[in-house]
Formats: sequence, structure tokens, C-alpha cells
Amino acid sequence: MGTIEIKIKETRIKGKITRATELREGYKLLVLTEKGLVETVTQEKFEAGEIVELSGTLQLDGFMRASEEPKKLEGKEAEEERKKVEEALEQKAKTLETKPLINDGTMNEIMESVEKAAFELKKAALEGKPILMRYHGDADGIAGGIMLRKALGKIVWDARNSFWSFQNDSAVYKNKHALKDISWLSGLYYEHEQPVVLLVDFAANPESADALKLIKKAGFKVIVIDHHPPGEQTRQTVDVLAAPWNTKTQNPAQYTAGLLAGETAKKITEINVEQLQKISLAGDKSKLVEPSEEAKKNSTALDFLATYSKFSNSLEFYEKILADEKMLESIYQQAKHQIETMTAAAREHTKTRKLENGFTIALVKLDAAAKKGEFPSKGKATGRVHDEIEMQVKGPLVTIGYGSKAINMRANKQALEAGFDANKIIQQMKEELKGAMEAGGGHAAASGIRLNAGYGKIVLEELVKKIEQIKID
Ligand SMILES: [Mn+2]
Repeated sequence: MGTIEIKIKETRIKGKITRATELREGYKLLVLTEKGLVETVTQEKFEAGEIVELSGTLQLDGFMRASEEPKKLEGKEAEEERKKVEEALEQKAKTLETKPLINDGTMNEIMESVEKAAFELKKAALEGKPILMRYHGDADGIAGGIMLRKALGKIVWDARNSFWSFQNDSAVYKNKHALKDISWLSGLYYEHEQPVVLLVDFAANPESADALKLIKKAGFKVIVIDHHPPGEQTRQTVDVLAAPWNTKTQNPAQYTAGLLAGETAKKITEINVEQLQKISLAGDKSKLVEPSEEAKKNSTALDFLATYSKFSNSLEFYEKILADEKMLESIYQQAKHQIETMTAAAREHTKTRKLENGFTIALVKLDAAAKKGEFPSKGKATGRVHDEIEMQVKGPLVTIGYGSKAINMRANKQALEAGFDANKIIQQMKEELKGAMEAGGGHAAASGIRLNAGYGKIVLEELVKKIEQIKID
């Protein structure tokens, strides 16, 4: 019997360096070629972005055993090669044909921006660029985060060194967050090309504009997937905004961030995200789909966990809980118990009043019922009381949960139809009551204000006045 001789062929490949890692001895390069990423080890130092020709034997896992040092290409030759590699990348990053979960006219309009987000993310992932994601710390944001992490995880070179995610407990992308992201990336151990920051279920609002500018200046590509009303400066600053706001629908916010994140994930790779999309819709009380008991349970459990896992949060953890029926059930029961206790307390501190214009307002003294940092949040507590009162009241209703530090608002459909828009009122009051509010915003039907010390009464009175002034025809 003779031995089988395996001949490993020497090859030459050209490509663009997308990562350069310094090793104890030499360097590790990640090189984007027309066929995809190739990794190799060298003695000499090279820079990310340079065009090189590699020679050696290529293993199935994409590692090239170099037979000689890479040759750096320059001038016209380099430019031609760069073009070729980029064209091949764009072909590979083409998004998939998909059918949206909510297949209506509005979704069709939204899909253009979703498509763009998916393409940019897929491209960055295939190129081995660092992608840093922040997701809002509630059921919608978490579900969105899980879907995107899964989708990108399937196509990145090395998930651990390509993709990171953090929970954002604020609905605003603040300067401190941007600075953290910038400094965090500068601590990355490899040299790279343009990094991507991906913000899910927050950061479209006007208050995030400064931080967005900051991170953009630091060289990041900024992709936002959010259903909160966007500010003009935000729109102009970000590279991609996947959002429901350029459509003709009456109620864009119903198309939740998690719904859009799911469609983005489907465009990136073959993936089943229906359950998570439904959790997102249930979490943000979207009326697009009647929520199943399961979706409600899951979203309540995620909201509960998000409140308490600020410091140890990770998407892996949330995913594990969602997959663990027993654990999920006990968390849900605990959440339900706390909601019921809080609702009972809030009910005791609620005053309902009918205004001359036909609006009903319910004032909930929240400091007595809900605590900061506890579940449910003051916003959710207000929503809960609102839901109860809504069943007993006919016509437009606005529920206002107030305390010394915050005011939360919830409005029913009739209030919106009569012209109530919490967000618009907040923006007006920001102009008129300078210095009264630290921050404020959200949706037309669900919004919150953070007050500066001592301004609680003035803002509350002004708010009620603004509702009194709405004319119903
Ligand atoms: Mn949301």
C-alpha cells in the first residue's frame, strides 16, 4: 500500500488589511480579499487599510501559512486592488429578500431605511470592523439587541473580537456614553478601520444630538434603529437612521425598534426572529399585533430584569432566561406581584378630573407609589394606572404621573385624535419654562420629563393648562 501524498498548493492573494494585531512576536493581520477574510502572521508591521499581496498556503479555516512576508502594494496597482475588493464586498453584503412580519404599506416605506442599516452592518461585519452596540434597557431594546447580535454573530469573523453590546439605561445617548464608547474603543488591542456604533431603541431624540456629533467626530459610523421621534440635528448627524418617521402613518411609534431590528436581522442573514419581534411589540404596547400571553409574559420579565441588571447586564443572560421556562415563570410572577402592589398604591393617590373641553385627566402622585430604580419604573406605573382608568372613562384621557423629580404622561387614542401630543407639549414647555426641565421626550402617547429641583409644581400646572387649551371640534 502506498501512502497518499497531499499536495498543498502555494497561492498568492491580494487584499486590504482590515485589522493588525501586535503579537508577542510579529503581527497578526486580517486581510479582506475578493473571496473573503484571510488571516496571516507576519514579522513586519503593517497598517490597517494597506493593500498587500500574500503568498503561502491557505487553510480551510481562512488562515494563510505564509511562505514569505506580505508585499505592500502601492500606487495604481493598490488602488485597482482596493476597488476590486470593495466591489466584491458589496456583492457579498447584498441584503436578502424578506417578507416583513407586519406587511403593510407603512412597513414597506420603512424598509428602505431598514435595508440601508442592514447593508451597512453586514458590510462592516464581513470586513471585520469593530461593531459596538448599545440597546435601550427595556423589553423592546433588549429584544432588538438579541436579534441583531444573533444575525451579526453568524457572519462576523470572530464574534468575541468583532462585536460588543452594552445596555443603555437612559433613553438619551449622552456625552458620557459617547465618551465611554470612544475611550473603550481606543483600548482595543488591534488596529482597525472605521468602527461602527449601533444604537437600538434610543438616541434618535433631539437630546442625543450632541453625543452623536461627538462620536461621529471620533470617526465612528453611526447607525440608529429607533422609533422615538427624531430631531432634525440627529437626522443630519447619523449615517443611517432606520425609523418609521418618514411615512404617512398616524402612529409611527407603533412600529417598534425591536420590530425594525428584527427586519434588519432578517435582511442580514437567514434567521427566525418572529418571537422576539412580538416580545418587542408587546413590551412597547404596540397595537399592530394582538399580544399573546407568552409575548406579554416575556416582555414583562425582560422589563423586570432590565431594571435590576444595570451593572451585570448582557444579552446572553437575557437570552438564557427567555429559554428557561421555569426561571422565566418565577421572574414573571415576581414582576406581576410588584406591578400589582404598586398599582394598588398608585390607585390610592390618583385624582381624576374632567376638563371643560371634554378631556379627562388623571393625576397620579407617584412618589407615594413607585421608587426610582425599582420595578416597575415610574413610566410603567403611570401606564398601568392609565390602563385601568381607561376602561372606566369615555373620550380623551391623559394620565399624568407626577413627583418631585419626574412627570410621566400616557394618553389614549381619543386624546391623540383630539390633538394631544405629549412630545410637542414638552418641546413647547422647554421653550417657555427655561431651566425647569433637565430632559424630556418620548412618544406622542407616552412621554416623560425629568425635572430640575423645585420646578415640579410649575411644570405640572403648565401641563394641565396646555391640555385645557386643546380645542376639540
Ligand atoms: Mn421602544
